Amino acid sequence: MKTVILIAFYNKKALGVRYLQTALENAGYRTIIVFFKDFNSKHPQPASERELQILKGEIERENPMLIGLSVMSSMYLDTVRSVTDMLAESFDIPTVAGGAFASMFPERVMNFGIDYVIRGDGEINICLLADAIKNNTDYENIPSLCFRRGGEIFKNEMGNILNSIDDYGLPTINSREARFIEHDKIIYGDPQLSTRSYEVIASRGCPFTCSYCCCNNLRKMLPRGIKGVRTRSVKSVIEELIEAKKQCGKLSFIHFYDEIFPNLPGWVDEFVEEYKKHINMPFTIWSHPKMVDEEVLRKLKSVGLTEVIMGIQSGSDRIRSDIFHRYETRDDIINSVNAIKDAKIFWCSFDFMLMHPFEETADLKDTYYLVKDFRSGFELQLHGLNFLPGTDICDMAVNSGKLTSDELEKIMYAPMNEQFDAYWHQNNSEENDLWYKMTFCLQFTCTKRAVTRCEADPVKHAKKINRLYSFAKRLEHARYFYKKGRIMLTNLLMRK
Ligand code: B12
Ligand code: SF4
Repeated sequence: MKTVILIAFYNKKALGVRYLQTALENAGYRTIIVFFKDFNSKHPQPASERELQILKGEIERENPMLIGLSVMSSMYLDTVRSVTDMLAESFDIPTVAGGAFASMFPERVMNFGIDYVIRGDGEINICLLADAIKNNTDYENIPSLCFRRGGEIFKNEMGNILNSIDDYGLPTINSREARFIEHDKIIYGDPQLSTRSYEVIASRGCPFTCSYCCCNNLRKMLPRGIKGVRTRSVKSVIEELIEAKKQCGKLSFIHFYDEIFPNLPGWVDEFVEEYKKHINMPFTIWSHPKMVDEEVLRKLKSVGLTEVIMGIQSGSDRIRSDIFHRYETRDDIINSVNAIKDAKIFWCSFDFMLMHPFEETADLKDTYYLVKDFRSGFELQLHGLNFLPGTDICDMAVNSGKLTSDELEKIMYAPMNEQFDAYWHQNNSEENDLWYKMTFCLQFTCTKRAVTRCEADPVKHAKKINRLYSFAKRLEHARYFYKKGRIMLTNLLMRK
C-alpha cells in the first residue's frame, strides 16, 4: 500500500487534514499525519533545527509517494518555509499544499518549492492526484489543481466540491499512525486522544462579509451552484461525536467551531434531541449579533450549551459599518447580549478588535460606553487587528493612505512572533491606552464601579486606571480557573 504523509502546522486537532485522511484511506492509501508543532495563540515558536531533522527522519523512514502540507493561515509561513526548504534539499517526493491560505495564494505557496496546490475542499481531488502520481497518468485535468508546466503556473477551475458535505465522511478521530513533533521531541500516536475538549465543525462557510476575514473571499471562489454555507446533517455530526466520546477517554467538553452555529429550520430541534440522547456533555458555540435567538439558546442550554462566544469587534458605528463591514446596529448588539443573558447561558465571551490604524479616540470611547451598557457577567477578549492576506481591509488600508503597499506587505508576511505580538499588544497614545484599559475593567463589578469615576478625564486619573487594570488582570486569571472548574463540574453533574 502506498503512503501519503500529511503535515498540519500548529494544530493537533486540524480538522481539514483529518477529513483528508478519511478520504485517502477510503481510496486505499496508508496515511500518516504529522502534527508539526502545537497551537499557541500567544507565543508560537518557529520550528527548531532539531524539529526539522526529526521530521526529515520520519519521511526517510516512511518513504511516502506524496507529501501534503496544510497551509491554513499566513501567520506561520516561516515554519512552512523551513519545512519546504528541508524537503527540497533532502527529497525528490511530490508535494501538494491546500488549506485556506494556499487556496487564496497558490502561487506564493508554490514559490516555496511546492509542486501542486489544491484549492478549496481537498477530499476528492487529493485522491485523484495521488492516483495520477501512483499510476503515472495525467494530472492536468484534476479540478482545483494548480500545477507548473514549462515554468508557468496553471490554475484549474475549482470542482469536485460537494454541497452535501456529509458525503466526505467523518474526520479521522484516531489517526493511528500520527506523529506529534514539538519541543524537539516526537510522540507517536494521535495527540488528540488525550484531549478534554473535542473540536467539531457542523457546517462550512459563513454568510457575512467582514472586511478583516477571508471567509467572504473564500466564498467567492466556490464554483457556481455551491452554497456559501453548507451544513452537515445532525446524524453525521452526532455520529462523529459518538466516535469522539469512544476514542477520547478524558473528553468532557465539545467545541463547535462553526463560524455561525447551524440555523436551518428544524436542525436545532433535531440536534437537541440527539445530542441529549447520545452525547450529553457541556459545549460551546460561536455566534453573531444578527443570529442570536433567545429561544434557540434556551433549547441548546437545556442540553449543555455552556458558553457563547460572539464577535462584536467595535462599539463605534463608523468602524463597524464603514471599516469592518459589519452591519449590525448598537441595538442589535445590546439585544443579542440581553438574549444570551436571558437564556441564562453560564458564560459569554465577546471579541473586540481595538487600537488599529482606522480607529480614533472617539471610537474607543464608543466601545467603552457600549460595553458599559452590557448586563454584568461577561468575558472580554480584547485584541488588535491582523492584516491578513486575502481580506478586503488590506486594500482599504492602502487606498485610504493608512499604509503603503510595502508597509502592508511587511506586516502581512512578518515573522510569526511579530504577527502574533501585533495581535495582542498595540502601541497607541496614552489616552487611547487608558480607554482600552477602562473597557477591560468593565468586566468586573468592583473595577467597573471604580473606573466609571475616571470617565470625565482618564489622563488625570491615569495612575488609578493603571492600578485598576493590573487588579482586573489578576481577577481575569482567577476567573479562568473558576470557569474551568465550573465546566468540569457541569460535566460531572451531566454524567450522573
Ligand atoms: C475553525 C477555524 C479555526 C479553528 C481550527 C479548529 C481545528 N480543529 O482545526 C481554530 C480556532 C483553532 C483556528 C485557529 C486559527 N485560525 Co482559523 N479558521 C477556522 C475556520 C473558521 C474554519 C476552518 C475549518 O476547520 N474548516 C473546515 C475544514 C474541514 O476545512 P479546511 O480546514 O479548510 O480544510 C479543507 C481544505 O482547506 C483542504 N485542505 C486543508 N489542508 C489541506 C492540505 C492539503 C495537502 C490539501 C490538498 C488540501 C487541504 O481540504 C480540507 C478538507 O476539505 C477558517 C475559515 C475558513 N473558512 O477556512 C479560519 C481561518 C483559516 N483561520 C484563520 C486564522 C488567522 C487562524 C489563526 C492564525 C488565528 C490566531 N490568531 O491564532 C489560528 C491558526 C491555527 C492554525 N494552526 O492553523 C484565517 C486564516 C487567514 C490567513 N490569511 O491567515 C481564516 C481563513 C479565518 C480568517 N480570519 O480569515 N481557526
Ligand atoms: S462573521 Fe466571523 S467568520 Fe463570518 S465573515 Fe465575519 S469574521 Fe468571518
